[in-house]
Amino acid sequence: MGKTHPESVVCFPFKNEDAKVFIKNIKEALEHPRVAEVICVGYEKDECYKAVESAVPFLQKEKGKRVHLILQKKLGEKRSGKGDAMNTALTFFINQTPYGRIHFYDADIVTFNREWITKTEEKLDQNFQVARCSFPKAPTDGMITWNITRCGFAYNWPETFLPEIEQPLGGELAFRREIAQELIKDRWVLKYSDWGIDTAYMLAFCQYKAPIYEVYIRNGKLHKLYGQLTDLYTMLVECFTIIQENQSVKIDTNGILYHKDSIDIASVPQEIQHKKAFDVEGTVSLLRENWSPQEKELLDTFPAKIREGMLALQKSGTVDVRFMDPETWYEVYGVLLRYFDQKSLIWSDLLFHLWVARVLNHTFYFASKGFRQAMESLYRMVTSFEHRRRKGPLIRGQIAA
Ligand SMILES: Nc1nc2c(ncn2[C@@H]2O[C@H](COP(=O)(O)OP(=O)(O)O)[C@@H](O)[C@H]2O)c(=O)[nH]1
Ligand SMILES: [Mg+2]
Repeated sequence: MGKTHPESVVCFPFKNEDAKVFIKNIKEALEHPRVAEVICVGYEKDECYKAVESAVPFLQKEKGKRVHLILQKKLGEKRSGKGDAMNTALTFFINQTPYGRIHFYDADIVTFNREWITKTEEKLDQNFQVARCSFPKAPTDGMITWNITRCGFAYNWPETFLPEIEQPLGGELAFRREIAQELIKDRWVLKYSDWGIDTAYMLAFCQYKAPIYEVYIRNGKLHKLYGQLTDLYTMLVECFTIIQENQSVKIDTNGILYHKDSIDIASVPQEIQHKKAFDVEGTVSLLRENWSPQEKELLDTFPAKIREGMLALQKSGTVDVRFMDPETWYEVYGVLLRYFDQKSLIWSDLLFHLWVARVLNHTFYFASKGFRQAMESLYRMVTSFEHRRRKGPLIRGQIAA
């Protein structure tokens, strides 16, 4: 295929999104000269699916390009979620199309535009096999990314570049066909049919020694927001589970090319710097609610400061989360990696309560001081995880329970 011909496919996984936003994004992708076809992978035939279905003939006619609307297949062993959707798209891409690259974007992004495609394409034209997007985010957004995935990467793989990846859970990325071919042959990747998929792809890219570039998209990703943090319960548990399950996997990123655009905090739009990512008042009460006697007993697994801090939250009139600072979170993380039981709902509830305490600690004592302080504390937390693990008394392998 010549260089001037369209040569990429764009995939949007979707589950009951606002169809207007989604259809605008499909159009935006179709208008890009590098994009040959679009694949939309739905969870089920919901309202959004039906709206897209009726728009497809017009979109195809108007833009002169194919739009495939398919349902996700059950390919993995975990809950059938976004992972199955992405892997269904990869299978379609390899088996039904001849194109050289595949892009993924979330369907609910309000600020999506063709520049995102251009920027990732440019990196794939160079030496990179994978191009990821990162964005400026509100100071209390990305709380699973920071406290679970980036901390987990630092804890498990401190000698690699994994902890430097800005937004490992971001669904905006593009890669070459040879990477897609590897992924669909990889049973370990296919297993992660749930929210673990982004982490699975990231770990797999390292195993394949794929050169990676992270482009920084200044206009930011505005998308459907959350209410209370309970909306994130499943995502939290699934994103932690993949980190725990793979803690003894060896990853060596020496010699793999990895670059990212530099990030200038001063240039982050004011709207993003001051945005509230979740409902703080509603979340405070979550800390006091839903504690079963069994969950309280599990607190005995933790050091006294953490156990007492968490127990006090259930009693006191005012919520005091001062104890759950980034250094204490390191202690929590170590215990969770060792003892968390993914089959136990009680453990999942406890993970949730601990994480909410950390998120509120960040919100009250760091994010409240301003955007710069909020970001600096998060970067410092990940770096401190890395340093403590490098210097720690345990060598990797011993910690794997
Ligand atoms: N097909 C499919 N798409 C999903 C599923 N879960 C989430 N999505 C889509 O994946 C993208 C990211 O999900 P979203 O809820 O926005 O996650 P967040 O932005 O990380 O909070 C969106 O386009 C969702 O519609 C799923 O189970 N199946
Ligand atoms: Mg979203």
